[in-house]
Amino acid sequence: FAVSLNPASAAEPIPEIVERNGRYTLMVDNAPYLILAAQTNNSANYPAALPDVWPVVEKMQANTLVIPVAWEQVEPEEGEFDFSFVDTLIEQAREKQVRLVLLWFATWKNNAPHYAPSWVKLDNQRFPRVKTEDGETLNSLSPHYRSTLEADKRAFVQLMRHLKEVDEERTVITVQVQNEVGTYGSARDYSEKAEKIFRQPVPEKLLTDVNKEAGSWRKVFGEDADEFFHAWHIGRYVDEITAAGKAEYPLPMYVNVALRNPFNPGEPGQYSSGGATDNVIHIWKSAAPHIDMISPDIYFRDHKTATRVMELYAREDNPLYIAEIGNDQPYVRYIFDAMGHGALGFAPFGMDDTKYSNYPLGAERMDEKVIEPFAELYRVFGPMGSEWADISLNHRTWGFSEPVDTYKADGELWNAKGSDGEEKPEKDPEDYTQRQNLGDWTAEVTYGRPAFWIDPPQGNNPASGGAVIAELGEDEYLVVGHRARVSFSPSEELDGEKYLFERVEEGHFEDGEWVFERVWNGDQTDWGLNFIEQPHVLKVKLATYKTN
Ligand code: N0T
Repeated sequence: FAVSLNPASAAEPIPEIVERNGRYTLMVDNAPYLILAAQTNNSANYPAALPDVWPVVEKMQANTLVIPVAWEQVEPEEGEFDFSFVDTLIEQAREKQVRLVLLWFATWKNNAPHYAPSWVKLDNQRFPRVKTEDGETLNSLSPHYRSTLEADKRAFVQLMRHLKEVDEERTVITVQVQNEVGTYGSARDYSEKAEKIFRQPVPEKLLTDVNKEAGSWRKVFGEDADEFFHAWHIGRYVDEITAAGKAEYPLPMYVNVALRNPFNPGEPGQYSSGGATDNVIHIWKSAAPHIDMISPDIYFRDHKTATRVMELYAREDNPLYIAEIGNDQPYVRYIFDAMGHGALGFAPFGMDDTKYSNYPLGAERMDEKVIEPFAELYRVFGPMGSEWADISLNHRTWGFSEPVDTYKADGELWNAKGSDGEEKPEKDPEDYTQRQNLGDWTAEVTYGRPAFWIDPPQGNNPASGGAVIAELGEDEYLVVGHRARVSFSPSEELDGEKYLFERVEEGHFEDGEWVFERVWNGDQTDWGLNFIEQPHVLKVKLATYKTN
């Protein structure tokens, strides 16, 4: 009859990723959790920066803050640990009722050991760097030294032990291990030590996992041997640190990836070699079984490349989580594709008011114009985050975003290439039309057309539309859309049948239940479901009817 407040049982369950038939969700406090995050700029990991962080998190309506914790700040002197920043951060996050994803910046922060303490990054004897084929020393630590691994691991273990002690509330829900690992400027380490290891046979485990016959790296993997070797060894290194951290406190852990362009990859070393780029995901899966997800950092602005990346990283053996995405307007709509792939979350990068901008990756300047487009969608997905995460664990989902990029109006950017061809003299409505077979029904999504009547789609300017559809049951779908028209017609199975919307409800979710607000009918449904300025959540029931 009375609720017991026994502190021993007050701890919430530890967050975990659960899988069902190749679909995933993150469980936080026993409920599915959708990460709608803001990620800070890099150097926001000090108490003095936090006052510039929270206002943006709040304006953006983010439920999660993604922020670094640096090795250099927690172990400035070897063996002496200081978690005061982590404590301050957790305390403030609780006040703001925001969850945290911590980024462990250590051996690798984009190739370099810049975030390692001085006693590490200045001691090349004890913590050797990668050597190129020409014997040049790069500013990227080699994965082949126990000394480096043990030092990083010890600090990470302390961090996880500390979190376990101070965070029974589970304010921290996930940890990223390292940041965009890999090496620029060489496919792998060619030092004497590395050469020795390279000449040994490929490890059994890898052979079994990728189904290859025994042999040397060169013999088994040919041209790819150098890169695969580096990926394997970085993967093993990160996995050992991850496993040790999880042994203290088993939060979900992931790595993020400095992507290679899937259509025009270039050579390893031109992109971050050894990181889990799309060509080595299988090597990483074998090398790092304690890593729960391999997560892309999307800085390709164009639709074709951004959506291709999601296809490559949303796998049955890998939940999609958008670890970073540029914060400029063109990227916003890709949240719909992420949701369609059942993503665990979405974390636009550079969302703070420290007056920094990583343009041309993200927006030129941080202001309300950058925040509001994300906030607009977070306001819709936020209140239904748990319900959506549950739906997407259990049901098929499809995401759509406006396919024709409009950035060219502002001149071309180096990271905006990859779209097909030149601009056409006349707009082809087909370019602004996406069709998806959902089973009995086919969905059609079009962009930039008047809400009333049949005028062909012309695209929005700027491209900003999107929609996500979840199959709730037979002939029943949940649709969230923005600046798009969504229509349904019978697929082959129902071909030729007369059909209509039996009922379209606008509503929202509360405590897991659908709350009906009103029926959409007449102009609101006669030409399809027209999502205009404001995103809406609709529950759609389709039906066929017989005429005799
Ligand atoms: C990201 C961020 C931060 C399409 C860049 C992206 C973050 C790191 N690196 O602001 O440094 O910590 O993960 C590298 C993108 C390379 C160019 C991609 C072209």
